[in-house]
Amino acid sequence: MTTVAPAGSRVIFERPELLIDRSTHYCPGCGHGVVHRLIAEVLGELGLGSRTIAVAPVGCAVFAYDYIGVDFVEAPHGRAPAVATGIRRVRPDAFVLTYQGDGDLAAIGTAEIVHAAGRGELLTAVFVNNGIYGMTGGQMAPTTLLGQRSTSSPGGREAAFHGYPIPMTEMLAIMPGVAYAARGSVVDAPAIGRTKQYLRRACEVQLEGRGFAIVEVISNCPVGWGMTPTESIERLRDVVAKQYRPGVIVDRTGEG
Ligand SMILES: Cc1ncc(C[n+]2csc(CCOP(=O)(O)OP(=O)(O)O)c2C)c(N)n1
Ligand code: SF4
Repeated sequence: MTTVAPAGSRVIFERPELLIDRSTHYCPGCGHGVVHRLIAEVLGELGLGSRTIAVAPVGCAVFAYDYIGVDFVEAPHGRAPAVATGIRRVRPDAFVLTYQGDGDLAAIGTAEIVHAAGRGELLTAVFVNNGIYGMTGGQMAPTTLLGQRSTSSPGGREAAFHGYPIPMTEMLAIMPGVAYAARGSVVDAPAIGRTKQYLRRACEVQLEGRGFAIVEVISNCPVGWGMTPTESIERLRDVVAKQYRPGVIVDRTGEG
């Protein structure tokens, strides 16, 4: 998009070209839209729009293909990394990106993400962790924090009964095929800026042929959490970010 600024002023923000000009179906305050914008910005800045084949999940982001202006394949039920692997093998020229929520990636799709990372597939994985199954009504996910209430843990998650939250990105980062793993957040503008840097680096890692790259983004689900958007952002900052700490988790790109 090209915006003509009035004389004496400058454009400080505009819709990225690869973010389709359309209202989303996301609830007010949901973090998915922010992550979509960052992906559209990064792919545009790296000139990857026409080369990208992205893979959409189940969950609230199932319609990501309606909002980000690149080619998409829909992969139900956690299979995005497997489908992306197939795309990588038949289209070595393509830039391949997956987008998954935590129910999709860390529950029903655990095997696919683990083995794609283990193989060091040349993929860029975006993992939006809102700690709950948003689309289906706020049930507990593997990432749900201890004490967190959900429609399937109404008294709060208890380790003895439900098990502990699974730190997927740290687990994946152990594997040598994972060239880069980072965790960002949508909590405020500085955090969103850092998340964009992580996403950009995760894309460059693929372009450099270094291996699997993943960026987890801790996000909010005001509806699933039973909160206002403002309360959900406060919880993201005061509770979630203390458990799932943002930052670079592993960077093997300097190892030769
Ligand atoms: C086999 C199977 N089980 C359950 C579902 C229902 N289902 C659709 S989306 C989803 C969870 C999505 O949660 P998440 O990946 O965290 O995404 P969010 O909606 O929170 O962004 C589930 C359980 C399904 N489609 N298929
Ligand atoms: S249910 Fe949660 S994750 Fe889904 S659109 Fe609404 S706020 Fe976003």
